[in-house]
Amino acid sequence: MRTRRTNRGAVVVAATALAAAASAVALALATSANATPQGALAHVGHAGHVMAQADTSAQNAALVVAADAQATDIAQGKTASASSAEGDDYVASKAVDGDGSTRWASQQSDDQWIKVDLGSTATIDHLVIDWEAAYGKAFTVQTSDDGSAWTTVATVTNGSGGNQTVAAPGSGRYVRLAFTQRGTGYGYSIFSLHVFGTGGTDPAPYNPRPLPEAPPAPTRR
Ligand SMILES: [Ca+2]
Repeated sequence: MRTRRTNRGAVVVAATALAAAASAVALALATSANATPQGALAHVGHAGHVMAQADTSAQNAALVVAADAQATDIAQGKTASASSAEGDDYVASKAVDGDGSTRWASQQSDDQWIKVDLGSTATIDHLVIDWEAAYGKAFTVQTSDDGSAWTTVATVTNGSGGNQTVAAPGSGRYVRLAFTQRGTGYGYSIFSLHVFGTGGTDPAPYNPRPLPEAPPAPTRR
C-alpha cells in the first residue's frame, strides 16, 4: 500500500485497506478447494464499492479484478495542467505526482481549473481530493474525449475541503475540475487529486535510443 499522510489521507488509507482485505477474503475463498461457501460475503464502503460474494471460483476472480480496478488511481503520474500556478513549486503536476506533501496551488481568483489527461478514454467512478487549507467551495467535475467539449458529471456547491470524495460517474480521456468559488481568500490548492476508475494509458516512458557503437580503434601501420 502506498504510504500517505495520516491526517487527511486516513480515510483513503482505511478504505484502501478495507478493499484490500475484501480482495484477500475473496481470493482466499476462490482458492480454497472446490468448496462453495454460500453466504460468504465481504462488503466494503465507498472507496471500492466492493462486494465480493463467493459462488464459483471464476465469478470470484472476476469480482476481485473488478474490485482492484475500481480502487486504482488512474490519474497518478499522468499529465496535468491548470489555469494558473502560484509558482514553479506549485504546478499542476504536483497534484498527481503520488506525493502527499507536494501540491498544486492556483493564483487567487475564483475562476480556475485543473485537468488531467488520462492518456486514453477511461471509465471514471469517483474522485478523492486531498485539499490543502485553500479549498474549493463550488466546482464541477467534467470529462472530455477531446479536451475541448466538456460534460459535467458532478457538481459541488458547498464543499468544505479536507479529504473530499466526489462521486463522478462518467467516461473520457480528460478530467477537469472547473472551480467557480473559493473557500478562502487564497486560491485553490490540492495535495493529491485521485481519480478512481478503469482505463487510461500511462505516458510513454523515457526510452532513449542506444548510443551508436564506437568506431573501431585506429590500427597502427
Ligand atoms: Ca502531490
